[in-house]
Amino acid sequence: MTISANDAVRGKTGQGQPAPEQAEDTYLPGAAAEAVRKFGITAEDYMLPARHQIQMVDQDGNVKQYSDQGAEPGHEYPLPDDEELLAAYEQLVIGRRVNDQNSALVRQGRMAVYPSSHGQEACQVAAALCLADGDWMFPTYRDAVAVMARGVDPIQAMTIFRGDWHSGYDPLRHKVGIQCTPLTTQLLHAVGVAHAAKLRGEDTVVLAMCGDGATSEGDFHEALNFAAVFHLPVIFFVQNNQYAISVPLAHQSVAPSLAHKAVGYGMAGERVDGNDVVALLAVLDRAVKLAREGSGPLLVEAHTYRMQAHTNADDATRYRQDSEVAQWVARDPLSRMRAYLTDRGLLDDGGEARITEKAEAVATQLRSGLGEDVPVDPQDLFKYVFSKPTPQLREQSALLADELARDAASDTEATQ
Ligand SMILES: Cc1ncc(C[n+]2csc(CCOP(=O)(O)OP(=O)(O)O)c2C)c(N)n1
Ligand SMILES: [Mg+2]
Repeated sequence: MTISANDAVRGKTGQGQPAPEQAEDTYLPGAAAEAVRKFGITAEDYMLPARHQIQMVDQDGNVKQYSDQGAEPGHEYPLPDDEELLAAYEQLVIGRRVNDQNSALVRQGRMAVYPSSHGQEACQVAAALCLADGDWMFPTYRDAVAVMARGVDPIQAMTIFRGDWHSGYDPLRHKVGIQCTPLTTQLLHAVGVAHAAKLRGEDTVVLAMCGDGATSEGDFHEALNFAAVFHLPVIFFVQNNQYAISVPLAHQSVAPSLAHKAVGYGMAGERVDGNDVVALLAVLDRAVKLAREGSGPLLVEAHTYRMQAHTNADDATRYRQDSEVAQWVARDPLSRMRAYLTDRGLLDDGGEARITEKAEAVATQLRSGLGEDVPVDPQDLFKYVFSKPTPQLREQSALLADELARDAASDTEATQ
């Protein structure tokens, strides 16, 4: 059965029948078409992000009046339940501790590199908590905390950053793609998995993560267009942390917002305060629900800030002012959540102490696990690349073997 792009856009199955959840007179699927009918808005209005970022809890931890949350017709979100918010807070505290522990381990030479998500923990945690067990996540190099919050063992999640192995976890077992360093390749993997799941009739939702800089890549365009044309259950989750290494957002894109890019592909976009885990969960939970119900892809842009340098190899003071960083300290995702939960009587000193203890246990695990020297075989570089090594790889492998043998011989001579 072949489905042309036009058929897919119009919701046809390829057999000349409109998909049952779609109205024949609109190219908008399910929930979107319903919102258009319900609120009397146009399809474009539905797809455009709300005029302001959705924010539910302000930077001091106060829950905002419904009318001030940025919600507009078709963009209203219920408050997530207390249990989910407490689970999120625990992961926020653990995530912050992991970020800071890893930055120390890099300085001690125990990790080769660590792209910290310090300041972006709310995005990391919400990305993991919004998914069900059978869903897939496709993270970037900066999303190790999200990978852990999804249930991957901390040492396995950090193995890639030791620089001696491609990934420490089994992507199939955890339904988490390998953390991608080549920008935006993971979005193509994500839409491929979503397409396969849809063809198999599974109700899998795929969360595809990328940064603000990555939205300028060709792969971003290809992934979004493919997902929209084939109505795939993908949520493109863009963490706009204001920088792509030293390139600020203003030099990256002059679109009204990155969420506006969605409408160009025929999918809905939303923008949310990326340091407000309550709003993030509300928006992402609904995005997952809509995607699972067959409403096609969505793009969620989270406005956040990379509090530290791009990685330990970068000096952020060369391209941004301390005063700018200071403004974002006040918007910290942890302190506002602590204030909110304490104020609501959901968190007390005892609860805070129990969570801190769990975070310390993870930090201890990282120190001892990453402190060990793992024996590595340099020849592993050539294994697992192709099932049948190419002549070039065989030649390089032989050169390395020769060099290692000569090194070993000169070491022996030196000690005699
Ligand atoms: C295809 C590709 N081009 C360039 C790079 C080099 N590079 C690594 S990170 C980065 C910036 C990415 O910025 P953004 O998407 O905003 O993510 P962030 O690091 O801020 O999380 C660049 C250009 C790369 N890794 N892959
Ligand atoms: Mg960025």
